[in-house]
Amino acid sequence: MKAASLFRARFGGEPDGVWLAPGRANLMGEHTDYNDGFVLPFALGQGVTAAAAGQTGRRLTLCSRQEPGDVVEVGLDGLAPGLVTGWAAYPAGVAWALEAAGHRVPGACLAIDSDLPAGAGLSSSAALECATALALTSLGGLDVPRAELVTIARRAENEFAGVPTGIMDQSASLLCRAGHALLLDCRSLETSQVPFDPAVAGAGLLLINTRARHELADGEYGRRRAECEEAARRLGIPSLRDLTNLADTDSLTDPVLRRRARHVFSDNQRVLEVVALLRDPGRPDTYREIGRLLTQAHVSLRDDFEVSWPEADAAVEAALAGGAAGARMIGGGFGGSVLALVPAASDQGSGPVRDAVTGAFARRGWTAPEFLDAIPADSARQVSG
Ligand code: GAF
Repeated sequence: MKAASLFRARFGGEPDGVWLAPGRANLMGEHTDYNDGFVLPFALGQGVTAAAAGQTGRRLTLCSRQEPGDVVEVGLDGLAPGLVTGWAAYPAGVAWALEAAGHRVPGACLAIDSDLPAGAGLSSSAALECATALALTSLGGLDVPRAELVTIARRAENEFAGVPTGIMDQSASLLCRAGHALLLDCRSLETSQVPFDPAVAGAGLLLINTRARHELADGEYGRRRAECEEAARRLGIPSLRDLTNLADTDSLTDPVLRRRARHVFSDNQRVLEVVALLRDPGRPDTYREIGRLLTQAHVSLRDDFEVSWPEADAAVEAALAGGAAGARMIGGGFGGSVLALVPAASDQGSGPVRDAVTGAFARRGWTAPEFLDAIPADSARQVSG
């Protein structure tokens, strides 16, 4: 376990425990979370690991295999947004949000490692927050329910690190279950586990890291949020979740706002359609239909929400040409990964899709994409100690 060996090398001695929080892919519902809508993510086998031990004194000592610079020291007294920047803002933000919620955080040393590809839009920052949250609460003997940890991790991201995301990624990392996707109503925060095992139906999930790096802090994400809020304001509804039919978007005279609202409405519908399909496993065409909805969602994200990027569009097109049942960009956009629904390994597998995407990238002179098999996995947990 690399986090544990990093801990030994940097801090000496053994960690008290090792905690793993997964990244996520999202089956359906993109940019719907901050519009009070529905999302349907699942946890990945890959994630962020924190090897940690308590230490005396009110401070955190942090290091990361992916950030080979100095060890970062964070004082727990007087911790406030703006005082810690860079990658350490995420774990420090968790400590800050825990204390703000009334939980006394223990002094601790944390060594972090990740096997999520960086910048691939698979939610590595939420995974870092959630691994830290589990490590600190376990070390401190704090009994904090998972649902509360979700809001604490989100506060770390929004208020401490200053990234204006919704609640999907932290929910996925802390609440998902193996073999399931998580249906989350982002207004009520009600969740339900939806059985999701594509292999049973002769299908598989392939993630294509397009190698165009994804950053949420660059302004476009925040602009989309503001546009959605403005569209809701002009429609006279609390949020775009409250749209009840597509025709209502026609009253928006601004074509950009109309497109944004159309995406949010249609993607919320698609989440519910995918859930209905998954809950009716007797249907022979479940995965073909889900594939169709995935591709439809990509078109909506590309043309209405305008958050796709050239490598994602090319990957989707090539994946379909290579035999995928459907494919779409996932996450915030402007870089990151594409999720493709491919034939199962027992059939022809993902080989033809991989070949088609690799070929399409090579023809354009782009860096070769990276492929990961996605298997719906369990949420954050202690893995040793
Ligand atoms: C990013 C954000 F962190 C999520 O909250 C969500 O809005 C997503 O982009 C788009 O669906 O992952």
